[in-house]
Amino acid sequence: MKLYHFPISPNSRRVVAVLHHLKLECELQALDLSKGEQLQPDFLKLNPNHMIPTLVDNDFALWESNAIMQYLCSKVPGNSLWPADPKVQADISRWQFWQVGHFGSACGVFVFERVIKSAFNMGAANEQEIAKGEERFHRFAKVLEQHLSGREWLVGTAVTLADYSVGSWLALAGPAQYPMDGYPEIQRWYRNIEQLPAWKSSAL
Ligand SMILES: N[C@@H](CCC(=O)N[C@@H](CS)C(=O)NCC(=O)O)C(=O)O
Repeated sequence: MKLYHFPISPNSRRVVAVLHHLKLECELQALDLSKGEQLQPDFLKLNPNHMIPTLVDNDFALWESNAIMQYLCSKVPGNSLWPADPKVQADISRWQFWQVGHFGSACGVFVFERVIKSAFNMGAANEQEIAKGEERFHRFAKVLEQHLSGREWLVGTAVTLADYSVGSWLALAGPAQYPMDGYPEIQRWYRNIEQLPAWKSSAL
């Protein structure tokens, strides 16, 4: 297998973490998004959205990080990241969809305005966008904070794909300056993720 990724992207880091967690062999190929390497014709044939992460497994190309994570789990029967129970899988999927639709898109505003723009020389952060991002962040961070109260992990009693999906955004909370005050449960939970060997080794 081969995974196209971009090292600081939470979208690809969570896939790399799952590869490590499941101890799967996979070649990692970084694409430099600042140079537009994702627009090369050969890559567009794999992913017409020109986005990382993209996994290639022989003649099968798969994009969307959460789909890739579930597919990787299907290669390791009995793994605890994606347990076979349909209700547990639905619960994990719920958080993965919630990450894409809500929490990740709120965090993404801060990452784009405060990290990507400066790294890619795209000008100053837009404060109006940041204000909109703050409103969205607080709306969904409150849900996460409340859910985590009294829990070590998002679903059940062990780390699952849900934690890697949602937690991946917290790695950029410092550089992107998310408004984290008032969210002690989220910070406690992310410290657990930071201790996971697979998460540590996914920092490329
Ligand atoms: N929902 C997608 C998001 C992927 C995504 O946004 N990738 C960004 C980098 S973080 C990208 O490749 N952007 C390059 C482009 O749009 O040209 C996933 O979870 O895989």
